[in-house]
Amino acid sequence: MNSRRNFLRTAGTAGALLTAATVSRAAQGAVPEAPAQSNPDTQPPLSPRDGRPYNPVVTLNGWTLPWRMNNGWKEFHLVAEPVRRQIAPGMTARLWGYNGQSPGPTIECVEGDKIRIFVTNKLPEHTTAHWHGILLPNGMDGVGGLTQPQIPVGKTFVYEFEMKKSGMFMYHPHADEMVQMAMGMMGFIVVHPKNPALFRVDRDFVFLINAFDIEPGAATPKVNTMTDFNLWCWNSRAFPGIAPLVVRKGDRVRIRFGNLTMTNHPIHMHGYDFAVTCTDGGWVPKSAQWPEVSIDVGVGQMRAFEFVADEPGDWAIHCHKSHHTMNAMGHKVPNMIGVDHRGVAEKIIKLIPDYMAMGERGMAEMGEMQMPLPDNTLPMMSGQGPFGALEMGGMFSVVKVREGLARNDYKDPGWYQHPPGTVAREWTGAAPIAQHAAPEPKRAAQSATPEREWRARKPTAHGNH
Ligand SMILES: [Cu+2]
Repeated sequence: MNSRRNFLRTAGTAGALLTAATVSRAAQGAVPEAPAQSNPDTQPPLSPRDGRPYNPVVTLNGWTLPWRMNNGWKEFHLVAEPVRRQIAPGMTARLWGYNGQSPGPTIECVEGDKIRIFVTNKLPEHTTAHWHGILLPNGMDGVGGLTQPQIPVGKTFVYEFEMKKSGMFMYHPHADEMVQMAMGMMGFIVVHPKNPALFRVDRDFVFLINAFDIEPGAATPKVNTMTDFNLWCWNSRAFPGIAPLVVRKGDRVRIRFGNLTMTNHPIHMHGYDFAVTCTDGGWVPKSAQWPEVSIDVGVGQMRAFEFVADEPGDWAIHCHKSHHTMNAMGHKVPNMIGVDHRGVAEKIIKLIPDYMAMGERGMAEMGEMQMPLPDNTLPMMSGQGPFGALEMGGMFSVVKVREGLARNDYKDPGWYQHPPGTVAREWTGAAPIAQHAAPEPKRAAQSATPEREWRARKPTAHGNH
């Protein structure tokens, strides 16, 4: 559970002691409490209790790190450590993260803030913290060996810099980087504009896109994997573990994400068009924005898009690479579409009683059947919707737009109740006349006259362009 109350109590005491001391030296003497969070549910936005005012973000399946003010400095404490992260119900991974979770907590501050971040290393090897995209003095950039010595095991380093501009950024190690990011070490940073009326939205969601390679039945990622990952996550969660993005009808909504995987992700949202308003380089001027319904986010890039939620419903949001909306195990299944292997299956079952013939009519049946899975393994395609199996995994969630929600209500409202007569339905009138292209030999015979050739092609699926 969130130990924020503990933090506030401790911070209060520490704060009283600290006001008497000088800033930098005091900071080294009394490291702020490091709150931790183990609950993988989306935590409510953390409204600033001191410092400059701002409109807080909501971290999908995550939380924001509380801070303390210390003589004009905003102080945070990150602890790099091994964590257990539930990827979705039924699977928990052994990852590395910060303050109890992977990804680490979101850091929120305001343009102009002077921030001091303590980073304590409780990993079994050295690390650093790099502040992706932030304009800062070179020695604060966190590149192990280049701008600082690595943080040894058990030690704490301090980073101090001023937030020169608003926008969105990330933190991650720049030490044994391939291993530490493959283990889940990363976090989101939001710097709010000094004027809270600027770029204002009603709901502001953030998440990091990350990927792991975890063998079915295992819990620890393989850290030498370069590109062939098998668990496609948002904030170290895979569908159906990714929380819905709950939105009130009429709200102006911003969705921000950063890509720390080793491939690009075209993020697609149904039901709306939107404008890309911010990248990790800064805000996009209005005159440079254009409409999209999918936005590709490259490796090491961040994107934010905005829309007005005027159409209620359950709107899918997902990566458009279809193998990224699946969980592990799919890769070695042969394509049996069109192969009628029912007779063969009977013969094999006599030899191997557990043999399952699957996939001869596509793989949709895998979304419904309960396949025997190793322990701690997610089904390849899963999730139940109001109309049946969702047949999804990985990078998939639902933007739930509802009327009349309270301003800070992010609770899952359940499935959308469609107004009568607004759902696609089976046609129960007269059946259409079956029309098929003539079989090959016959068509060849008919091709003697051009007119018959044309008539033979007419009924195919391409006839309606
Ligand atoms: Cu993707």
